[in-house]
Amino acid sequence: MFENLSEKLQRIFKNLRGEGKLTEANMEAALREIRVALLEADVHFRVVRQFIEDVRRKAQGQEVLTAFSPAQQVIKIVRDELIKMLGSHQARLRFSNEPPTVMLLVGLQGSGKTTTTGKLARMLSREGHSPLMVSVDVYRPAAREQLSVIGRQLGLPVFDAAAADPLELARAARREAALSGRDVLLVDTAGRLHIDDQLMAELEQLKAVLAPTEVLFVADAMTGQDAVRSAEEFHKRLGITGVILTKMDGDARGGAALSIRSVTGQPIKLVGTGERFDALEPFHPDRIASRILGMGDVLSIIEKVEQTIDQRKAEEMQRKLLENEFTLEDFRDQLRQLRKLGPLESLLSMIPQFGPLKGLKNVEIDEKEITRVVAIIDSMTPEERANHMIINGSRRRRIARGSGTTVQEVNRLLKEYAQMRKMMKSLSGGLLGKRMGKFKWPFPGLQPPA
Ligand SMILES: Nc1nc2c(ncn2[C@@H]2O[C@H](COP(=O)(O)OP(=O)(O)OP(=O)(O)O)[C@@H](O)[C@H]2O)c(=O)[nH]1
Ligand SMILES: [Mg+2]
Repeated sequence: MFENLSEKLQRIFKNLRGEGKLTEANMEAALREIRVALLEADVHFRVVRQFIEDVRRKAQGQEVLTAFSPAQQVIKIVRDELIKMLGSHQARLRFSNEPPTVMLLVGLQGSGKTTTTGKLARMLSREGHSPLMVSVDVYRPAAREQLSVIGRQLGLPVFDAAAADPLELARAARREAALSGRDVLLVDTAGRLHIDDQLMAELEQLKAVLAPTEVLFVADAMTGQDAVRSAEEFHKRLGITGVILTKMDGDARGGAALSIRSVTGQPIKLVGTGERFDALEPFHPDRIASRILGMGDVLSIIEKVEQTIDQRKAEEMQRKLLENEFTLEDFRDQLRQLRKLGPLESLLSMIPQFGPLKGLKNVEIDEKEITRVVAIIDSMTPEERANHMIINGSRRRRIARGSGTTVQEVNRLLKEYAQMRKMMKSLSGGLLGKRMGKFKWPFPGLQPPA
């Protein structure tokens, strides 16, 4: 999959490499070719149109990074937009706070629902869950038996009862899951050749009865735009929460994978890459984009340049910290960066220089806390962000109201921020300050802790 598209894009970029600089003319020519390549890869025309528009706008609006050649600039933009089109980041399955979490697998006939139910049960059980499977396909005689066989092969339980009604079966299965302490119930549903009212009505009822946390649309990647169209219709009727794209191991042109997110607004959560039960993988937009562009060398150059830009920013921040110019606005930027990077704790624990700073080991980044702090800072005026000293009582009340927090929380943030500045000031004069002058901070975009 993606080979053809990948080849074509690489040819387009290769032609651009000969160009000395990026002009409107050669950019337009490249865009035309990219458009054709995407359409030939069976990407939905609306998605292609949006994509080309976005790339053009970015190419025009961007400050020219002198570190990049014209071809590299375009590749960078195309890569960023591809990732956006694929959903930006990995979308994970969600679980209910009140087990059992119910996941409903829906889709057209032969798309891979039953196989995927087995694969998913296996994946979840390896992650420490205890899934129960049930087939509510009462129409095809062998359908429930097919799932039972899969359950036996995997050594995982499948619920069955002599009921002839899908809703009754589903209810009984959920009761059984609750009674036997199973935390996830996977419901394999009947497929139809075409979307019809009867099927949809049944799925709607199942959804109403089970209140599933996930309604996963199982789509066959080999069917291209048909998969996209049916995903769209299922979503309209049923409100799907994600897509599992099967048969990604086939030689489809990839259009479905590239369009489904944009058309339905729902993320691809998993992909099936073979008939075996271990052939189910999380969907990583960035990796897929890199694979499509297939230019390991160019992409790594781009990443390095991006890192040095971040590095420069990081050095600027470090200087500000040491010279006590670190404003609330800088603080907010740093928090946003942090969120991108993940657990601070593990990063810091790798740096011996920070051993002496006591209590650091317990620094834990709490998503919600960051969100709250960012919201508080967002509610300040630019003047307040630049100079925290002017934030008096009435301003604090206004900020709390604006950010949906309390005055206490605003006070706490300001206190912490002031302490951090004070600490940095004393450090900059002391031993650590001298040491830090020489010490090169190894994580671009992330600040040494205060
Ligand atoms: N190569 C490949 N084959 C797959 C994949 N997923 C499912 N299949 C095959 O697709 C065929 C149909 O799979 P099922 O799981 O029975 O499909 P279904 O959606 O349950 O079908 P109905 O219940 O009839 O609607 C089987 O032969 C599977 O082995 C995949 O990711 N890759
Ligand atoms: Mg089936």
